[in-house]
Amino acid sequence: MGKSTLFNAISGLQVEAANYPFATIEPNVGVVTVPEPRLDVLARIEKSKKTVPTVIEFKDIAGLVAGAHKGEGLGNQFLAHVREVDAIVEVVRFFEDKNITHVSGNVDPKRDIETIETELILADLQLVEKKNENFKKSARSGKHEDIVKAALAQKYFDALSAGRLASSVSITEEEQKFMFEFPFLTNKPILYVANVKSGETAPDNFLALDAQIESEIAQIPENERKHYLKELGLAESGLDRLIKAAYQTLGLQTFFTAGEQETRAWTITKGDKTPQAAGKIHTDFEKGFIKADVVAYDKFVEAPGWVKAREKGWARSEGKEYVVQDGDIMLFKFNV
Ligand SMILES: Nc1nc2c(ncn2[C@@H]2O[C@H](COP(=O)(O)OP(=O)(O)OP(=O)(O)O)[C@@H](O)[C@H]2O)c(=O)[nH]1
Ligand SMILES: [Mg+2]
Repeated sequence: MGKSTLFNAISGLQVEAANYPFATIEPNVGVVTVPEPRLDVLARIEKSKKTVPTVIEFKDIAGLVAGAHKGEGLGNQFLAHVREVDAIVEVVRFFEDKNITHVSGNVDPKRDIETIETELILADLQLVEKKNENFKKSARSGKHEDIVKAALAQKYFDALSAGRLASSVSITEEEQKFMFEFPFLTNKPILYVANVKSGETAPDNFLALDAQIESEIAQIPENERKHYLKELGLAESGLDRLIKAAYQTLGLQTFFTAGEQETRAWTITKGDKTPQAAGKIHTDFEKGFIKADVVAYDKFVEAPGWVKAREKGWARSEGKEYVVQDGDIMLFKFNV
Protein backbone atom coordinates (compact mmCIF):
# COMPACT_ATOMS: atom_id res chain seq x y z
CA MET A 1 0.00 0.00 0.00
CA GLY A 2 1.21 3.47 -0.92
CA LYS A 3 1.57 2.97 -4.67
CA SER A 4 -0.56 5.94 -5.68
CA THR A 5 0.89 8.10 -2.91
CA LEU A 6 4.39 7.39 -4.19
CA PHE A 7 3.39 7.70 -7.81
CA ASN A 8 1.81 11.10 -7.24
CA ALA A 9 4.88 12.27 -5.36
CA ILE A 10 7.18 11.07 -8.11
CA SER A 11 5.19 12.49 -11.00
CA GLY A 12 4.62 15.69 -9.04
CA LEU A 13 8.36 16.17 -8.85
CA GLN A 14 8.50 16.05 -12.58
CA VAL A 15 6.09 18.94 -13.04
CA GLU A 16 8.50 21.12 -11.12
CA ALA A 17 11.61 19.83 -12.80
CA ALA A 18 9.79 20.55 -16.08
CA ASN A 19 12.78 19.81 -18.27
CA TYR A 20 11.00 17.00 -19.99
CA PRO A 21 7.95 17.78 -22.10
CA PHE A 22 5.67 14.79 -21.45
CA ALA A 23 5.43 14.62 -17.69
CA THR A 24 2.15 12.77 -17.85
CA ILE A 25 1.09 10.62 -20.77
CA GLU A 26 -2.01 9.13 -19.22
CA PRO A 27 -3.26 9.97 -15.75
CA ASN A 28 -1.55 6.87 -14.43
CA VAL A 29 1.68 7.06 -16.38
CA GLY A 30 4.41 9.43 -15.32
CA VAL A 31 7.71 10.15 -17.02
CA VAL A 32 10.34 10.91 -14.43
CA THR A 33 13.86 12.24 -14.95
CA VAL A 34 16.61 10.09 -13.48
CA PRO A 35 18.66 12.10 -10.95
CA GLU A 36 22.15 12.34 -12.41
CA PRO A 37 24.69 14.66 -10.72
CA ARG A 38 27.32 13.89 -13.38
CA LEU A 39 25.23 15.67 -15.99
CA ASP A 40 25.74 19.12 -14.47
CA VAL A 41 29.45 18.51 -13.92
CA LEU A 42 29.89 17.69 -17.60
CA ALA A 43 27.77 20.64 -18.73
CA ARG A 44 29.90 23.04 -16.68
CA ILE A 45 33.09 21.68 -18.20
CA GLU A 46 31.82 21.97 -21.77
CA LYS A 47 29.89 25.22 -21.07
CA SER A 48 26.83 23.59 -22.60
CA LYS A 49 23.77 25.69 -23.43
CA LYS A 50 21.46 23.00 -22.08
CA THR A 51 21.35 19.64 -20.38
CA VAL A 52 19.01 16.78 -21.15
CA PRO A 53 18.50 14.09 -18.53
CA THR A 54 17.41 10.54 -19.13
CA VAL A 55 13.94 9.40 -18.14
CA ILE A 56 12.07 6.42 -16.84
CA GLU A 57 8.35 5.76 -17.11
CA PHE A 58 6.33 4.77 -14.06
CA LYS A 59 2.85 3.32 -14.18
CA ASP A 60 0.49 3.32 -11.24
CA ILE A 61 -1.75 0.30 -11.23
CA ALA A 62 -4.60 -0.96 -9.10
CA GLY A 63 -3.93 -3.16 -6.12
CA LEU A 64 -4.02 -6.90 -6.47
CA VAL A 65 -6.17 -9.21 -4.40
CA ALA A 66 -6.18 -12.96 -4.02
CA GLY A 67 -7.91 -14.60 -6.98
CA ALA A 68 -6.75 -11.99 -9.50
CA HIS A 69 -5.60 -14.65 -11.95
CA LYS A 70 -9.25 -15.77 -12.10
CA GLY A 71 -10.39 -12.19 -12.56
CA GLU A 72 -11.12 -11.28 -8.92
CA GLY A 73 -11.07 -7.58 -8.12
CA LEU A 74 -9.50 -5.77 -11.04
CA GLY A 75 -7.48 -8.93 -11.60
CA ASN A 76 -7.43 -9.21 -15.36
CA GLN A 77 -6.79 -5.53 -15.92
CA PHE A 78 -4.11 -5.59 -13.29
CA LEU A 79 -2.33 -8.49 -14.90
CA ALA A 80 -2.64 -6.95 -18.37
CA HIS A 81 -0.89 -3.84 -17.04
CA VAL A 82 1.84 -5.86 -15.40
CA ARG A 83 2.45 -7.64 -18.69
CA GLU A 84 3.36 -4.34 -20.37
CA VAL A 85 6.09 -3.26 -17.98
CA ASP A 86 9.80 -4.09 -18.01
CA ALA A 87 10.14 -4.32 -14.24
CA ILE A 88 7.83 -4.34 -11.23
CA VAL A 89 8.07 -2.03 -8.23
CA GLU A 90 6.22 -3.80 -5.45
CA VAL A 91 5.20 -1.41 -2.66
CA VAL A 92 4.62 -3.40 0.51
CA ARG A 93 2.91 -1.93 3.55
CA PHE A 94 5.04 -2.19 6.68
CA PHE A 95 3.67 0.83 8.55
CA GLU A 96 1.04 0.47 11.26
CA ASP A 97 -1.78 3.02 11.28
CA LYS A 98 -5.17 2.05 12.64
CA ASN A 99 -6.80 4.83 10.64
CA ILE A 100 -5.70 3.29 7.37
CA THR A 101 -7.51 0.04 6.73
CA HIS A 102 -5.70 -2.86 5.17
CA VAL A 103 -7.57 -4.84 2.53
CA SER A 104 -6.77 -8.06 4.43
CA GLY A 105 -7.52 -6.69 7.88
CA ASN A 106 -4.02 -6.43 9.34
CA VAL A 107 -0.47 -5.50 8.44
CA ASP A 108 1.49 -8.57 7.37
CA PRO A 109 4.16 -7.88 4.73
CA LYS A 110 5.13 -11.53 4.31
CA ARG A 111 1.54 -12.57 3.57
CA ASP A 112 1.05 -9.66 1.15
CA ILE A 113 4.19 -10.54 -0.79
CA GLU A 114 3.09 -14.16 -0.96
CA THR A 115 -0.38 -13.17 -2.19
CA ILE A 116 1.09 -11.24 -5.09
CA GLU A 117 3.65 -13.89 -5.84
CA THR A 118 0.97 -16.58 -5.88
CA GLU A 119 -1.25 -14.62 -8.25
CA LEU A 120 1.59 -13.93 -10.64
CA ILE A 121 2.69 -17.55 -10.56
CA LEU A 122 -0.86 -18.79 -11.18
CA ALA A 123 -1.22 -16.42 -14.14
CA ASP A 124 2.06 -17.75 -15.57
CA LEU A 125 0.93 -21.28 -14.96
CA GLN A 126 -2.18 -20.68 -17.07
CA LEU A 127 0.04 -19.46 -19.87
CA VAL A 128 2.48 -22.34 -19.69
CA GLU A 129 -0.23 -24.99 -19.47
CA LYS A 130 -1.54 -23.95 -22.87
CA LYS A 131 1.94 -23.78 -24.38
CA ASN A 132 2.91 -27.07 -22.88
CA GLU A 133 -0.02 -28.81 -24.58
CA ASN A 134 0.62 -27.21 -27.96
CA PHE A 135 4.35 -27.79 -27.97
CA LYS A 136 3.98 -31.39 -26.90
CA LYS A 137 1.77 -31.95 -29.94
CA SER A 138 4.13 -30.24 -32.37
CA ALA A 139 7.15 -32.01 -30.86
CA ARG A 140 5.75 -35.29 -32.19
CA SER A 141 6.90 -34.13 -35.63
CA GLY A 142 10.42 -34.76 -34.38
CA LYS A 143 11.60 -31.29 -35.40
CA HIS A 144 14.49 -30.23 -33.16
CA GLU A 145 13.12 -26.73 -32.54
CA ASP A 146 9.75 -28.09 -31.42
CA ILE A 147 11.38 -30.60 -29.10
CA VAL A 148 13.40 -27.82 -27.43
CA LYS A 149 10.26 -25.72 -26.98
CA ALA A 150 8.33 -28.62 -25.50
CA ALA A 151 11.12 -29.39 -23.03
CA LEU A 152 11.31 -25.72 -22.09
CA ALA A 153 7.57 -25.55 -21.48
CA GLN A 154 7.79 -28.63 -19.29
CA LYS A 155 10.68 -27.14 -17.31
CA TYR A 156 8.71 -23.97 -16.58
CA PHE A 157 5.56 -25.93 -15.86
CA ASP A 158 7.40 -27.95 -13.21
CA ALA A 159 8.95 -24.88 -11.57
CA LEU A 160 5.75 -22.83 -11.52
CA SER A 161 3.67 -25.78 -10.26
CA ALA A 162 6.14 -26.08 -7.40
CA GLY A 163 5.49 -22.42 -6.55
CA ARG A 164 8.75 -21.06 -7.92
CA LEU A 165 9.13 -17.89 -9.99
CA ALA A 166 10.00 -18.22 -13.68
CA SER A 167 13.06 -16.07 -12.96
CA SER A 168 14.45 -18.86 -10.76
CA VAL A 169 14.73 -21.21 -13.74
CA SER A 170 18.10 -21.31 -15.44
CA ILE A 171 18.10 -21.81 -19.17
CA THR A 172 20.65 -22.52 -21.88
CA GLU A 173 21.69 -20.13 -24.63
CA GLU A 174 19.69 -22.19 -27.12
CA GLU A 175 16.57 -22.11 -24.96
CA GLN A 176 16.95 -18.35 -24.60
CA LYS A 177 16.12 -18.05 -28.32
CA PHE A 178 12.63 -19.40 -27.66
CA MET A 179 11.83 -17.32 -24.60
CA PHE A 180 9.68 -15.00 -26.73
CA GLU A 181 7.13 -17.84 -26.57
CA PHE A 182 6.95 -17.46 -22.79
CA PRO A 183 6.28 -13.87 -21.68
CA PHE A 184 6.11 -14.74 -17.99
CA LEU A 185 5.15 -12.15 -15.40
CA THR A 186 7.41 -13.79 -12.84
CA ASN A 187 10.40 -13.41 -15.16
CA LYS A 188 10.31 -9.65 -14.74
CA PRO A 189 12.75 -8.08 -12.31
CA ILE A 190 11.08 -6.95 -9.08
CA LEU A 191 12.12 -4.05 -6.88
CA TYR A 192 10.67 -4.39 -3.38
CA VAL A 193 9.82 -1.16 -1.60
CA ALA A 194 9.01 -1.29 2.10
CA ASN A 195 6.56 1.48 2.98
CA VAL A 196 7.72 2.04 6.56
CA LYS A 197 7.10 4.61 9.25
CA SER A 198 9.80 7.26 8.87
CA GLY A 199 13.09 6.20 10.42
CA GLU A 200 12.25 2.51 10.55
CA THR A 201 14.39 0.09 8.63
CA ALA A 202 13.39 -2.77 6.36
CA PRO A 203 14.71 -6.27 5.72
CA ASP A 204 17.63 -6.75 3.31
CA ASN A 205 16.81 -6.37 -0.38
CA PHE A 206 14.07 -3.86 0.37
CA LEU A 207 14.23 -0.18 -0.36
CA ALA A 208 12.77 1.48 2.73
CA LEU A 209 10.87 4.76 2.59
CA ASP A 210 7.86 6.47 4.10
CA ALA A 211 5.46 7.16 1.24
CA GLN A 212 3.54 9.73 3.27
CA ILE A 213 6.67 11.72 4.14
CA GLU A 214 7.97 11.42 0.58
CA SER A 215 4.76 12.91 -0.76
CA GLU A 216 5.18 15.82 1.64
CA ILE A 217 8.83 16.34 0.70
CA ALA A 218 7.85 16.33 -2.98
CA GLN A 219 5.56 19.31 -2.38
CA ILE A 220 8.36 21.50 -1.05
CA PRO A 221 9.78 23.74 -3.80
CA GLU A 222 12.90 22.17 -5.29
CA ASN A 223 15.41 24.79 -4.12
CA GLU A 224 14.20 24.41 -0.51
CA ARG A 225 13.93 20.64 -0.74
CA LYS A 226 17.70 20.09 -0.73
CA HIS A 227 18.07 22.29 2.31
CA TYR A 228 15.26 20.45 4.09
CA LEU A 229 16.78 17.03 3.36
CA LYS A 230 20.12 18.26 4.66
CA GLU A 231 18.47 19.30 7.90
CA LEU A 232 17.02 15.82 8.21
CA GLY A 233 20.53 14.50 7.63
CA LEU A 234 19.58 12.86 4.34
CA ALA A 235 21.74 12.95 1.24
CA GLU A 236 18.78 12.40 -1.05
CA SER A 237 15.07 11.77 -0.94
CA GLY A 238 13.54 8.31 -0.90
CA LEU A 239 12.05 9.10 -4.28
CA ASP A 240 15.47 9.74 -5.78
CA ARG A 241 16.67 6.47 -4.30
CA LEU A 242 13.61 4.77 -5.74
CA ILE A 243 14.11 6.16 -9.24
CA LYS A 244 17.77 5.14 -9.25
CA ALA A 245 17.02 1.68 -7.88
CA ALA A 246 14.31 1.18 -10.51
CA TYR A 247 16.81 2.17 -13.19
CA GLN A 248 19.24 -0.42 -11.87
CA THR A 249 16.59 -3.10 -11.51
CA LEU A 250 15.88 -2.60 -15.20
CA GLY A 251 19.53 -3.37 -15.93
CA LEU A 252 20.08 0.09 -17.36
CA GLN A 253 23.06 2.38 -17.33
CA THR A 254 24.00 5.78 -18.65
CA PHE A 255 26.42 7.17 -21.17
CA PHE A 256 26.82 10.83 -22.08
CA THR A 257 27.31 13.10 -25.03
CA ALA A 258 28.82 16.44 -24.12
CA GLY A 259 29.36 19.61 -26.11
CA GLU A 260 28.66 23.30 -26.33
CA GLN A 261 25.12 22.87 -27.67
CA GLU A 262 24.02 20.33 -25.11
CA THR A 263 25.16 17.73 -22.63
CA ARG A 264 22.91 14.76 -22.52
CA ALA A 265 22.48 11.51 -20.64
CA TRP A 266 21.41 8.42 -22.61
CA THR A 267 20.06 5.15 -21.38
CA ILE A 268 21.39 1.79 -22.54
CA THR A 269 21.14 -1.75 -21.34
CA LYS A 270 24.18 -3.10 -19.51
CA GLY A 271 26.30 -5.02 -21.98
CA ASP A 272 25.28 -2.91 -25.00
CA LYS A 273 28.05 -2.22 -27.50
CA THR A 274 28.95 1.00 -29.32
CA PRO A 275 26.56 0.56 -32.29
CA GLN A 276 23.57 0.11 -29.94
CA ALA A 277 24.61 3.22 -28.05
CA ALA A 278 24.84 5.14 -31.32
CA GLY A 279 21.41 3.81 -32.25
CA LYS A 280 19.90 5.51 -29.19
CA ILE A 281 20.83 8.86 -30.67
CA HIS A 282 19.56 8.06 -34.14
CA THR A 283 18.45 4.74 -35.67
CA ASP A 284 20.61 5.40 -38.74
CA PHE A 285 23.68 5.79 -36.55
CA GLU A 286 23.52 2.14 -35.58
CA LYS A 287 23.65 0.89 -39.17
CA GLY A 288 26.23 3.43 -40.31
CA PHE A 289 28.40 3.19 -37.21
CA ILE A 290 32.15 3.40 -37.89
CA LYS A 291 33.78 4.16 -34.56
CA ALA A 292 33.43 6.16 -31.38
CA ASP A 293 35.71 8.40 -29.37
CA VAL A 294 35.33 7.43 -25.73
CA VAL A 295 36.53 9.01 -22.48
CA ALA A 296 35.69 7.55 -19.08
CA TYR A 297 33.83 9.98 -16.80
CA ASP A 298 36.63 10.39 -14.21
CA LYS A 299 39.21 11.05 -16.89
CA PHE A 300 36.93 13.51 -18.64
CA VAL A 301 36.54 15.50 -15.42
CA GLU A 302 40.22 15.30 -14.60
CA ALA A 303 41.33 16.49 -18.08
CA PRO A 304 38.90 18.44 -18.05
CA GLY A 305 36.82 18.26 -21.24
CA TRP A 306 37.13 16.85 -24.75
CA VAL A 307 39.98 19.02 -25.98
CA LYS A 308 42.28 18.37 -23.03
CA ALA A 309 41.33 14.71 -22.81
CA ARG A 310 42.45 14.35 -26.45
CA GLU A 311 45.69 16.21 -25.76
CA LYS A 312 46.42 13.87 -22.90
CA GLY A 313 45.67 10.84 -25.02
CA TRP A 314 42.73 9.80 -22.83
CA ALA A 315 40.22 9.70 -25.66
CA ARG A 316 40.19 6.14 -26.98
CA SER A 317 38.93 5.18 -30.40
CA GLU A 318 36.59 2.21 -30.09
CA GLY A 319 35.06 -0.03 -32.74
CA LYS A 320 31.81 -1.92 -32.84
CA GLU A 321 32.85 -4.61 -30.35
CA TYR A 322 33.39 -2.21 -27.44
CA VAL A 323 31.04 -2.77 -24.50
CA VAL A 324 29.92 0.67 -23.32
CA GLN A 325 30.68 1.40 -19.65
CA ASP A 326 28.50 3.41 -17.30
CA GLY A 327 29.59 7.06 -17.39
CA ASP A 328 31.39 6.92 -20.74
CA ILE A 329 31.41 10.18 -22.67
CA MET A 330 31.04 9.33 -26.34
CA LEU A 331 31.32 10.91 -29.76
CA PHE A 332 30.23 8.80 -32.73
CA LYS A 333 31.59 8.65 -36.25
CA PHE A 334 29.22 7.16 -38.78
CA ASN A 335 28.22 6.93 -42.45
CA VAL A 336 24.74 7.83 -43.56
N1 LIG B 1 0.33 6.65 7.61
C1 LIG B 1 0.61 6.39 6.35
N2 LIG B 1 -0.39 6.31 5.45
C2 LIG B 1 -0.09 6.02 4.18
C3 LIG B 1 1.25 5.82 3.74
N3 LIG B 1 1.24 5.54 2.43
C4 LIG B 1 -0.05 5.56 2.05
N4 LIG B 1 -0.85 5.85 3.09
C5 LIG B 1 -2.30 5.98 3.08
O1 LIG B 1 -2.88 4.75 2.70
C6 LIG B 1 -4.00 4.95 1.85
C7 LIG B 1 -3.82 4.21 0.55
O2 LIG B 1 -2.66 4.70 -0.09
P1 LIG B 1 -2.48 4.60 -1.66
O3 LIG B 1 -1.22 5.27 -2.01
O4 LIG B 1 -3.70 5.06 -2.35
O5 LIG B 1 -2.33 3.03 -1.81
P2 LIG B 1 -2.34 2.16 -3.14
O6 LIG B 1 -1.24 1.18 -3.01
O7 LIG B 1 -2.33 3.01 -4.33
O8 LIG B 1 -3.71 1.39 -3.01
P3 LIG B 1 -4.58 0.69 -4.17
O9 LIG B 1 -4.49 1.53 -5.40
O10 LIG B 1 -5.93 0.64 -3.59
O11 LIG B 1 -3.99 -0.66 -4.35
C8 LIG B 1 -4.14 6.44 1.68
O12 LIG B 1 -5.09 6.91 2.60
C9 LIG B 1 -2.77 6.98 2.03
O13 LIG B 1 -2.81 8.28 2.55
C10 LIG B 1 2.29 5.94 4.71
O14 LIG B 1 3.47 5.78 4.42
N5 LIG B 1 1.91 6.21 5.99
MG1 LIG C 1 -3.62 3.18 -5.99
